[in-house]
Amino acid sequence: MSERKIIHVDMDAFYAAVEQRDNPELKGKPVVVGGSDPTRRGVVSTASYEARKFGVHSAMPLREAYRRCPEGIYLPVNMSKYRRVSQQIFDIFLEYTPLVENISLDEAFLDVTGSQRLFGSAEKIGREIKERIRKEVNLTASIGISYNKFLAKLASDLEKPDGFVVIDRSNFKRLVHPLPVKRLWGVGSRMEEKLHALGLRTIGDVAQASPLYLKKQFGVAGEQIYMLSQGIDGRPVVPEREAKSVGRETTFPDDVVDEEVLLATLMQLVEDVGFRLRRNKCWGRCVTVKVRYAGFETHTRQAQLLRQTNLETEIYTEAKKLFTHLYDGRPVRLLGVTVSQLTFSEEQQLEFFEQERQKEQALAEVTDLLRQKYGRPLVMRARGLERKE
Ligand code: TTP
Ligand code: MG
Repeated sequence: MSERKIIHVDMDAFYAAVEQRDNPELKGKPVVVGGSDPTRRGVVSTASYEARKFGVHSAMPLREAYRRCPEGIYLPVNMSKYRRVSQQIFDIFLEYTPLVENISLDEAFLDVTGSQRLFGSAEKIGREIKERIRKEVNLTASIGISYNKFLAKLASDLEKPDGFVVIDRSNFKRLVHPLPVKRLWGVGSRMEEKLHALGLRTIGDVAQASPLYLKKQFGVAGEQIYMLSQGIDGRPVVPEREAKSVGRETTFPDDVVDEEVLLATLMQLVEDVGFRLRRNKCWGRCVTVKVRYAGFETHTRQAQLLRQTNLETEIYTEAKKLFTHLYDGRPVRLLGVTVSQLTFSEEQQLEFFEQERQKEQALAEVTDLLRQKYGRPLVMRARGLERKE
């Protein structure tokens, strides 16, 4: 079997870059997307690289961002616009391979192993995609190419923003072994601390350690990081149509206790999941919420919906209930939402669309339009939903 060729694409400062693209006055300036009034509650979705210099980053409370960067330009989240841009980018990917796994609006894995006969080498395809995103969408993407997903994702991050890095067997050790252990999938801050305490600081250190020793220390996770440190990762690229679930999770750079920030984040995650379900014309019946506390303790809770859905309002209502059950007030490190038990057939779905539901769908579309026009901050929308219940 020939070696796999995986491309990982990740847009640079995505929401902020779209805003800078559409308003040239914002170019070169610290732009923070998350809400137009940083003195109010809310959370940073993303910050332009200019704003990151002030220490502003995703998932930070807006007020903290404002403290760090008072001269920043604060903008509301315009999801429908970012979705349109996302669609444009994914349309480009799909011209090169049907094997596109979308991780989020701005990030995807492409398996181009079988595309090379038609389009040239993976590297040529990667360059072409990057160039087309620049020309047709007027944005920059960072691209990583390698022989598995783990390395492709590492590669796309190595020269961000506007990066292009190929990791192959000949440069693997040089590029990957000096990186810190936390770049290995599955290594969070607690495992990182433990690895440091054992004297393992770089991926190279892990690669030199004995796999049995790692397994004794960390169990299955130890085996996994050993494999990754050798550049071994067999996970396939799974196009959404074949997926068993659609989920999204986010790890907070600093643990969060503010419940309003957590709910605003939950809403963002739900919006992303709902959008991906609709884009793939699929519906789910089971909602799962995952909360990981600062001590790495992870809890999940799931519930069956009465009927399948891809509406954010319905997913959010359920997710919020689950979250409220799970959350005990301790600092949260990670929050995730997954919708599973998917159905892809449209005809089957039609039966479920009675009148009331169609109204709801129409309402969702109007809300999207309003948001597009007035750019309501997400927190406002989350509150609005609470009132409606
Ligand atoms: P990322 O790709 O993580 O970040 P980014 O594209 O803004 O910046 P870069 O990749 O150059 O580091 O996320 C993509 C978009 O998803 C981001 O623009 C905004 C949104 N997002 C949130 O809304 N909340 C979050 O906590 C994160 C991490 C991202
Ligand atoms: Mg990105």
